[in-house]
Amino acid sequence: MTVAKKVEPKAEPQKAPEPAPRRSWFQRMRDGLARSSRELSGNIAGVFTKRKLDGDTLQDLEDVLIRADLGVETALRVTDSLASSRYGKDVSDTEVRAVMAAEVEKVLTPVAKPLELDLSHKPHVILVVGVNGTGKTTTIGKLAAKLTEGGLSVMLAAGDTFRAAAIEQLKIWGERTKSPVIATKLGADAAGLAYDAFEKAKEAGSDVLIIDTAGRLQNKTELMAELEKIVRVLGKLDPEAPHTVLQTVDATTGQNALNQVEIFRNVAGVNGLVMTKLDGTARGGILVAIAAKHRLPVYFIGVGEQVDDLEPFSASEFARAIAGVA
Ligand SMILES: Nc1nc2c(ncn2[C@@H]2O[C@H](COP(=O)(O)OP(=O)(O)O)[C@@H](O)[C@H]2O)c(=O)[nH]1
Ligand SMILES: [Mg+2]
Repeated sequence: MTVAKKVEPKAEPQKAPEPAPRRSWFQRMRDGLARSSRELSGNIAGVFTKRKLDGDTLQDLEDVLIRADLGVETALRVTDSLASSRYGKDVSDTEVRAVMAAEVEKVLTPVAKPLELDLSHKPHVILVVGVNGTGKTTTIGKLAAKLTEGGLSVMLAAGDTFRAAAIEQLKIWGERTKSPVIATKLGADAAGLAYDAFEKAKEAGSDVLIIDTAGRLQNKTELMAELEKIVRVLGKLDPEAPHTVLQTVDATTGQNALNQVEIFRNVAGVNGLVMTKLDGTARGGILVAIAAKHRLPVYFIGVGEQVDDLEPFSASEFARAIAGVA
């Protein structure tokens, strides 16, 4: 992803000032991660004021990194890397942040993968799961926009039959992206709806079917039964469906996000993640902990509520942004 820089003409005073251009997604990610990054940088600077790198400073740094939600594994990678090259020497917080960026990038690189749809399946079925409020429906809308812009025909299925607002919300995204929405009445069986939508998408010759679901984690047994049933009935029409199971994870959740991935991974066979709400949180470090623990691909990150606020995930850009490295 390249960041286009707008070069202003030198002097054209007669022109009315243009409205401020919408910030690039990269800038929005940087701004979003600024809170995580600022807090981390401040705490790292606090550890490394005129101190040699010794056992105590390494322990303090480890604590700072763990408190920033990065996870023990990554915290140790950073302190080990520093210890092996700089032990007993003076080290500045800038150097520490550079080492941190490099180590975080190493953890993230294997999971920063583009979403590749196998279009030999017609439709390619994407099941979207995740806890209520983590951004499933919004992400489906943003994704539908990306796919339709790319020339694919998309059908949406309103599988969160639990809340009327969820069905309406998906219909609005359907209108915006000109994607037909298959919906049923409130409280209807979600698996039945998913099955119908799959048949309709086959009939219509859609390239992609995206299925929304409910995420009532407060009733885990019911949720599990529902998701398992959806997966089972889709398999009747195509044993390989759903072809992609995406989980949305809300970056503002903090450590609990690790458990959410554990649960949905086991129940629904999640094979890729979208980290949402990275704009304006101080807890962006959790993405690193999730990557280290679950090693699931992170296909996109959500950096706002607008249709174009869904961006491919870049390991190096994320690592540098969170470490506050230019
Ligand atoms: N700031 C921000 N808000 C988001 C993002 N993704 C979703 N939201 C908002 O989070 C709320 C819940 O999203 P929704 O898609 O309804 O979640 P669902 O319950 O999982 O379907 C809505 O107000 C969305 O606009 C994001 O990346 N950034
Ligand atoms: Mg929803």
